[in-house]
Formats: sequence, structure tokens, C-alpha cells
Amino acid sequence: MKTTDFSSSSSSDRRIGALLRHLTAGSDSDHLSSVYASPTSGVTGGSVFAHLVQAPEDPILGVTVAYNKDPSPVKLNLGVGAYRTEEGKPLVLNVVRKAEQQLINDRTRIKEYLPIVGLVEFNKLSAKLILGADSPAIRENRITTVECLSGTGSLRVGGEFLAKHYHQKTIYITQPTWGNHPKIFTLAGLTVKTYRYYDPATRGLNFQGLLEDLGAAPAGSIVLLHACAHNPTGVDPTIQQWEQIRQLMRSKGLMPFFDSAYQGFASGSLDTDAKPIRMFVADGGECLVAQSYAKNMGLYGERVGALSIVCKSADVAGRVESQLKLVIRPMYSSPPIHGASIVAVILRDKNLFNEWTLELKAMADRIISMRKQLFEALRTRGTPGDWSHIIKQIGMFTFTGLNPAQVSFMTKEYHIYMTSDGRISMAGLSSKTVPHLADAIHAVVTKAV
Ligand code: KET
Repeated sequence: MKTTDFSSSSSSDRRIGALLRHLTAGSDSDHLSSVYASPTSGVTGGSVFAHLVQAPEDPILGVTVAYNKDPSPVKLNLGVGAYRTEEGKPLVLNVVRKAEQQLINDRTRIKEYLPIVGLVEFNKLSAKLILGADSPAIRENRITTVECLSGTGSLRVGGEFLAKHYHQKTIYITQPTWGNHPKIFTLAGLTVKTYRYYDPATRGLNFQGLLEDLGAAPAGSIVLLHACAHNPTGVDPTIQQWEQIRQLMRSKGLMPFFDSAYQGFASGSLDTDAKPIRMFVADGGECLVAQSYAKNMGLYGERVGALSIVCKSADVAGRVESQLKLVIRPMYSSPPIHGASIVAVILRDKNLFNEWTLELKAMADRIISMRKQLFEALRTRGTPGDWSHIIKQIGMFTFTGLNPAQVSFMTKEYHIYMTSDGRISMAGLSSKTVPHLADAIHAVVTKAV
């Protein structure tokens, strides 16, 4: 024992001695500079990163950065799609608090790594939530679901999987779409093209254009579809239109990749909002689905979501999963445990599940009430223009039709923050702030900015 102690202390003494000799090698400045000069310094001795230009802020998340810097007491953040209460505060759902309490009380819980595919129970419950408990794909076990880092991570993993293993490398996204879509899929290794979706003249769906563009897409192309509550337009196809889209896509072998970031937020019902996806699964064809729990469970920062790939047989699904693991492992190894555990607790328990649906419906209803209040406020002010799209559009956002100059005026003069495409997050409004927004819109459209 003693000998061991002595030898270990003498070996650490040796190491310290060596270090001291190394650092104090006389006052030989040449030697010192060889020790201290950064081996990465550029020719001029400056940083090798000195040539970098300042990158612009993200078009959506940067709105919050600008908002946070504004000292005005009347400032209003309608940029990011994040739910706020009537008091303008972020909301942690009661049912989430309960689930977290359960998790904390359970002393058997550990913090081991999850498998590469994440929490298996969460994956099963997520597939059931989006496809329906009686889904043929689940019954026949021909689906693989992997937990990913929220909706964004699910899209990215799905994109990389397709880039590696699918015969067509082009993905068609809606024009316009969520600003991150083109970046995610380009970096995943796919070629991004757009299809017509929104008609600014009617502020509705350009259904003819959509059918023409998908009809002209090369067979097998991937098509990104917003499952519900299209971002940023708030314009969704009707169920009949979805059926036509399904028929067209299946007839051309186009691969559907659903982005489901707002299940429950469009209609207030989880099942209704999942209908378009279920139609595509019911026909027996293949598809991908990226799910996010950021909005519908308010788990934004927990980064919890899932990627499901519906296949034709259990055998193929098993091999697809094995390849998904090869995409995930070098990307982030395995996903986080906490958020997925919260979701699993809620989805597995009938009472908590019901409570969640009520809280979700309340959020959706408050947004609908904001639509009505804003529409009424503009009508009362006699604001020129047809503003009925505010009540017709669906989900978190209203695509106002305001142009970048008008948005910038509203930010400068009224401290109202929104994305430059004129999208406002209705979830960030409250009865108290509706008049301020209506005043700003009225001013900007009557001022001819
Ligand atoms: N898809 C869509 C259509 C979407 O609007 C978002 C987020 C996501 C996926 C990804 O969400 P995640 O937090 O990764 O689950 N949209 C809002 C937030 C953001 O831009 O990150 C937004 O549009 O404001």
C-alpha cells in the first residue's frame, strides 16, 4: 500500500517536473514562442477565422433577438411560432407538470444512454398518435419510428436517410414554406425544388398550380407536405383536395414526406389534424412523417419529436431502421431522455391523455379567438382591404399580406416584431395587445409605406 502511494506520488512528481521544465525552459524566447504561439495562427499571426463575415440572424429566431434588445414597454413579439397565454407568458401545460412530477418521484429512473433510436415506448406511442391506434401499418408492424431532436431533427434525419438510400434525390417543397426547410434538406444532401401552393391574389390555395407542378415532377420525387396548419400561410387543402393530391402522387410514385409540427393546433382535434397522413397510409403506400411535440405539448426546448417511415413490409421496416441508426449514431449518437419520457407518461395514461387534449383545445381556441378579435378590430377601424383571411386561415399563423417595408415600419414605429414575409404568430397575441396591432396595421396600410 505504502509502496503504491509512494510510486504514484513520485510519478506525478515526475510529470509536474517535466511540465515545469517545459514551461520555464530558461528565458529562451524562441523556445517559448514555439510553446505559446498558436499553432493555428495565420500568416499575419491573427486568427485563422479573421476572414469570416458576420452571418445574418436567422429570419425567424432573429426576430426574438431583435425583440429582446428593444426597451419599449409596448413591444410585441409575433415572430416565432410559440404559444403565449392571455398574459403574454410562455405556457407549461399542467399535464406536463404532472408528468414531470411523476418522473421525479420515480426513484428507479436512471440516466443511462437511450438506444440510438430513442425511447422505444415513446416511439410506439408517437406512431399511434399520428397514424391512429387502428392503423394498418402499425398492425402489420411495417413502420419504424425513431425518436429525434424535435421536428427539425426528424426532418434532417429523414432527409439524410433519403439522400443515402432513396433513388430520387429531389425534394419538392411548397412555395412559400417554413424558412428552415430548404436549408435542412440541402444540407441533408437533397436537391430542393418548389411547387406552387399559395395564391397571393386570393390569399388561399393555388390548387391548380399545385397539381400542375406535382404532375410535372419527375416520377419518384420526394414531396414535402405540411400535414396541417401550413406554415407560413395558414392555408390547408380541404379533405377532397388532399384526396386528389394523394391520387396524383401515388399515380406518379411521388414519395410523401409529411412535416407534422402542429397536430391538434389546426382544428383543436388530434385525429382530425392527422387525417391527411392517415389517408396516405390507408392506401398501403410508403411515406415518411416527421412529428414535433414542440407546439402541441409546449415542449419547445426539450427538443422532442419522432421520424416514422411507413414501409410495405415488416422485413423492409426492420432494415430501414437499421440504416436510420447509421444516420443517427455519427450525428448525435442517441437522443435525449427527458422530453420523450414526459410524452410517454402522458400518452400512455388515459386520464393524462384526455387532460392534454383539453389543454391543447384551449390553446387552439384562444388562437381562433385572437383571429376573430383582430379581424373585428380592423373592421371597427375601417382599415382598407379585405381582412377575412385572418379568420379563414388555420393554425398558429396569419399570413397578412404585408410587405417587408410595411413590416419594418410596424417594427420601427409600433415595436411590433414579426417575420419580414408578413407572417404573424397569432399565438403571441392577447386581447390586450390586439388593439395595438390593429392600430399599427391600420396606420401602415393607410400611410402607403
Ligand atoms: N416544421 C414546421 C412547419 C415548423 O413551423 C417548425 C417550427 C418546425 C418544423 C420545427 O419545430 P421544432 O421546434 O424543431 O419541433 N417553426 C417555428 C419555430 C422555428 O422556426 O424554429 C416557427 O416557424 O416560428
